[in-house]
Amino acid sequence: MRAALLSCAFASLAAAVPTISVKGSKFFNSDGDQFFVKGIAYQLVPDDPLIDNTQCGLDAALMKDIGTNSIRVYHVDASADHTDCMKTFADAGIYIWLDLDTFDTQIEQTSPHWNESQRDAFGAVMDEFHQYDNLAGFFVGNEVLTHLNGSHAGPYVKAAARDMKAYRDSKKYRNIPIGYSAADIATLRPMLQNYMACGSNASEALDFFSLNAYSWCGEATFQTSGYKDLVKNVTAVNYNIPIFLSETGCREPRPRTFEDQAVLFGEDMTPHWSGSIVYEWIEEANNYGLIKYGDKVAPDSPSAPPDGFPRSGTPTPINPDFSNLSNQWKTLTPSGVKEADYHPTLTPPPCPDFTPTFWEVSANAPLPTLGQTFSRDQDSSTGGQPAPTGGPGQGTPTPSSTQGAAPGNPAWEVQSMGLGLMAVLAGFLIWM
Ligand SMILES: *[C@@H]1O[C@H](CO)[C@@H](O)[C@H](O)[C@H]1NC(C)=O
Ligand SMILES: *[C@@H]1O[C@H](CO)[C@@H](O)[C@H](O)[C@H]1NC(C)=O
Ligand SMILES: *[C@@H]1O[C@H](CO)[C@@H](O)[C@H](O)[C@H]1NC(C)=O
Ligand SMILES: *[C@@H]1O[C@H](CO)[C@@H](O)[C@H](O)[C@H]1NC(C)=O
Ligand SMILES: CC(=O)N[C@H]1CO[C@H](CO)[C@@H](O)[C@@H]1O
Repeated sequence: MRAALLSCAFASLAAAVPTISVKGSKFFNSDGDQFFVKGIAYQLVPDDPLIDNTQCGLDAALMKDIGTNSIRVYHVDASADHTDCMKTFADAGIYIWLDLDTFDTQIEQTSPHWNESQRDAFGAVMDEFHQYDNLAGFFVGNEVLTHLNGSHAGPYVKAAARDMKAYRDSKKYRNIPIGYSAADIATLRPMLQNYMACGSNASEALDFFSLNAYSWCGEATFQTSGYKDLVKNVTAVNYNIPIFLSETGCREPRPRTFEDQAVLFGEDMTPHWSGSIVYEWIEEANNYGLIKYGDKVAPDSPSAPPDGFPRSGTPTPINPDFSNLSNQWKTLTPSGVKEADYHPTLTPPPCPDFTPTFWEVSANAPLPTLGQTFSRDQDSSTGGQPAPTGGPGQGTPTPSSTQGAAPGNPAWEVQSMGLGLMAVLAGFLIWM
């Protein structure tokens, strides 16, 4: 009896935050309400920003103030204890969308492979984080494909999702959504997006798809920003899994107004998209920060942080960007549908056809097995034919005609994220 009471008490403690799961093309929390991601990217330090609970507390409080319900964390150390930070964020009503990979284990676009060491490392992150009710979802990769000619890596991302879903289920963890965060390569995206969801076997498809898109810059609209096409590509196939922006927030022209948020959480998009994650919390060399922990110092001054950008302390909003985001979010609280009223009858989109130089994966090729490495000569996805190695369409796709960070300019886009993390990593390595 006492044991039963105790376990009841613990169960209700543990259930303080409703968990997130997928039904059809939407996220729901365990109270039956639709969930829209109102997120901010959060990676203060390269290895793990979820260990220092004092820091988590300072940041969570300010995030809560402006209505943040999610953070995205790119790298963690599976062997560390995250209990306190996860609770701090849970108490602030904030969920974590977490990448399973590290710099050492990520799936690569060049000679892609997916093997046991990677699976075990991803599994260790899942083992640590599945227990937290405010763990919203896992990504098996971030921008693995960055070039138009990177499609061969697609099957390896999908194989990783297949195996991590199987791992989750074999360990009897809750149905934590597992997805992928894609670079926005206009010519590749619709195929990639459909590929990740396609096929008759749901165990081999992603639970959700997400996109890092910086195409809404300055005075844009639903029509001119490319967001209209984001919706079109979803509605064209009645996309069967949830989709959201896993990074967004063009930074030029300044100030950032975040007017895209009104559209993301408005009537054009909420029936089809599930929100976004604004890039990013901390100000660093890439200039996307919403807050700073003090002014930049000369990196070579005594006890300076590696790149000169302070990485802990009391967060100070960078205005007007921060207040602009806050003002947007204040007015945006879509309610969506109740889970009980939602009865989807969706089927997966067709697997995209093999198209030389654009999508070099056969529609019905089996996924790579664990331990497989891509080879141009053997991989059935290329039908055994060596793919063309030069000519048009092989390189980086040209940006479309919009100004600034145009849709489909992965070089720019990848730079925005990749350089930041890489600079931090390099800085820390030198520091240590
Ligand atoms: C998996 O690939 C990594 C390189 O990414 C390599 O270091 C590791 O040894 C491989 N593991 C196995 C089991 O082959
Ligand atoms: C679906 O995929 C899983 C994982 O690859 C596999 O174990 C299972 O046998 C497949 N089911 C069918 C009906 O093919
Ligand atoms: C995606 O949208 C673009 C722009 O409307 C269109 O050109 C393309 O054909 C669409 N692709 C798919 C697969 O829906
Ligand atoms: C893909 O394109 C990039 C950039 O143009 C190039 O560096 C790389 O070698 C190409 N890879 C393949 C496999 O063709
Ligand atoms: C949409 C929005 O809130 N825009 C504001 C962003 O900040 C500038 C500078 O303070 C204001 O002029 C905008 O009105």
